[in-house]
Amino acid sequence: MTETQTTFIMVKPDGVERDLADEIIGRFEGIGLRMLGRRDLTPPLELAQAHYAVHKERPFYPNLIDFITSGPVVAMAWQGEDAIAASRKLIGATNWEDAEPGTIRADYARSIDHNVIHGSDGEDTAAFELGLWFPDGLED
Ligand code: IDP
Ligand code: MG
Repeated sequence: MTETQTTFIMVKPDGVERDLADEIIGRFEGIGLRMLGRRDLTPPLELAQAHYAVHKERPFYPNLIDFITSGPVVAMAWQGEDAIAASRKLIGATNWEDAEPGTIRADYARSIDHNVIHGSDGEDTAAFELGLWFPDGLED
């Protein structure tokens, strides 16, 4: 059974800096998902902290917050059949060295911390992240 889902995707500052956003958007279109919303912004500190609150006790958290607030990101909502798992598959493993060939991280990331893109990891996370980044809601 497939289910229509909406997931939160973000091209991180390294991806934007390297001008990868359009190419990445093409990959999501290529697997049949539809963009419901897009915001280009440099994440404010409080937003970054809320987004990554689950990692706040991890040793890499301070660097992660510095990185994600270091420049513009492209924050997006994408909808489609099994959008959450389909997106995670397209993105690849957190560590680019473990990412399947052809995934976004395998193709573009060369460090575990600067890994180009974020995607929600489950339904609860997606709902939380979409509410955080799109507080005014989304078109449907
Ligand atoms: P994910 O982005 O694949 O969901 P998470 O485990 O949720 O991975 O970690 C969030 C982000 O934190 C990663 O995308 C990466 O930027 C950073 N990160 C995760 N693990 C490490 C690490 O071991 N060292 C440095 N940065 C890390
Ligand atoms: Mg995660």
